[in-house]
Amino acid sequence: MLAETIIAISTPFGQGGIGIVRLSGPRALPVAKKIFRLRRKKWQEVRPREFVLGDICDREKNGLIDEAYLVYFPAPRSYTREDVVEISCHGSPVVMEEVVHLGTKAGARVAHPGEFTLRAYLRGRVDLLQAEAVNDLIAATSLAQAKISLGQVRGGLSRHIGSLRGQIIGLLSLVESTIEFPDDGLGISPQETAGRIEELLQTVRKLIASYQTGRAMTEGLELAIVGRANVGKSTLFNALLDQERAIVSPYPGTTRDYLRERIKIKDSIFHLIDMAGLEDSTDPVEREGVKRGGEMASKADGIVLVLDASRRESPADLRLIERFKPKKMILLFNKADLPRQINRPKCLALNRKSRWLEVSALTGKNLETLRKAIYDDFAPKEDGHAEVLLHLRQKLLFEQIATCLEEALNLLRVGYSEEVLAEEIRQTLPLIGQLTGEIRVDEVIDSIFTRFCVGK
Ligand SMILES: Nc1nc2c(ncn2[C@@H]2O[C@H](COP(=O)(O)OP(=O)(O)O)[C@@H](O)[C@H]2O)c(=O)[nH]1
Ligand SMILES: [Mg+2]
Repeated sequence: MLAETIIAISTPFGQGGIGIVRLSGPRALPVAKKIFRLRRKKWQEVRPREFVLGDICDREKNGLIDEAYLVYFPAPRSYTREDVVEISCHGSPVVMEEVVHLGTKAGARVAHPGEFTLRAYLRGRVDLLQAEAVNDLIAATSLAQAKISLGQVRGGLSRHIGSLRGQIIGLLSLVESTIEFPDDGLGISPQETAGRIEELLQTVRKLIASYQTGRAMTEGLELAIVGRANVGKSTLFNALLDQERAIVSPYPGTTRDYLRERIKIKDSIFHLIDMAGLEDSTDPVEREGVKRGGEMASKADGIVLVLDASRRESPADLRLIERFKPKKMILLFNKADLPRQINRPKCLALNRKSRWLEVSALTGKNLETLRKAIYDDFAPKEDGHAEVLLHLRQKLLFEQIATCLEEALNLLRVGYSEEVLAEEIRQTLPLIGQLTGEIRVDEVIDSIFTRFCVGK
């Protein structure tokens, strides 16, 4: 497969100022020579990584297709470690498609999604974590996520895992010395071994926990708007969306199912869920909505609990405050445009840790403050240095590593021999190999690279 030369449009589909067609493989330059006529230079004079001007020509039909620039990246100093040629032409889809077509007539094959990066991986320029990060960077929805992904493209996570592997191998060799030379004092005491395993576990658990932040960055967090019927949930939902989506009515029970919409606050994505009023109802359809709503709310990453401040609090209001107390939540006293009837201190006494705000979903009072509060309380924060896992694949492998290490600790505590212990610790190594892609699992590779766009 690597013997073939591939070609693809690397810029997004559609019209643009400039469009780039990329070639990679052993015949990248010969193919380019057939479709590109240099203006002022001879091919021997073309220097690596230098822009040269020319014309894209269809030699058979003797037709001029476009003027363009060409850059040649000879192997191994290229994205794929193969010979790469990039042609920057005018960003017209028909022109770019014709360049690809000419390229295929000249001996290249159209690239599969992610095939350039796949080649970079197969040729050892990047590991699997870096390759995944390339796609994350392209797909980033926030600058914070882009930053994390760039760090990983540049090998941050790989180095972190490399050092973890180094520590594991170091520990293994000590345990093995204890087996081979029990009397020479070269080995390691059980207490010391336990200490080192604990340390490794800490690193691994931190990475596993970071997946929560990672998922929030890639997929956005879910925020459920909960409260009794008629307190103004749908009005608030619409106001935060800046558009009418939910039906608002003075009659309780209008929202029977739920609505889910994406909003962006600064650089973070949230999925707002508007649902039926959470309280007992006699209407069977409504009851089903209430049940489902309750389940969704308990699964959500955060809760926006709405109370109607223009009425006295009801036992159902107080029950809701209690019920969602364990979750991250913002308490809203809505309808602040009307005279206040609710006993605010009584409500707040039930939950002192959550932030609260007076708002009016109808007039928009304090909604900007609410947006800011949502961002401050719920948005994932990157702390600059820590590594963040953005993929379930990575998290699951780290969980298996943690299980091996925990098992090793157990074996140590109940006094198993060093041989058994070493065997358990050694099982983490192939897992690390799968993480970095040193151990190649075809289905995993396929599923990673097919998510890429063509041309990357
Ligand atoms: N005065 C006032 N009325 C509001 C406010 N928010 C909602 N309402 C009204 O309260 C009623 C119920 O609103 P709705 O959003 O359907 O409540 P939901 O059942 O919680 O979704 C409607 O008549 C709204 O116009 C507010 O901030 N101030
Ligand atoms: Mg509603």
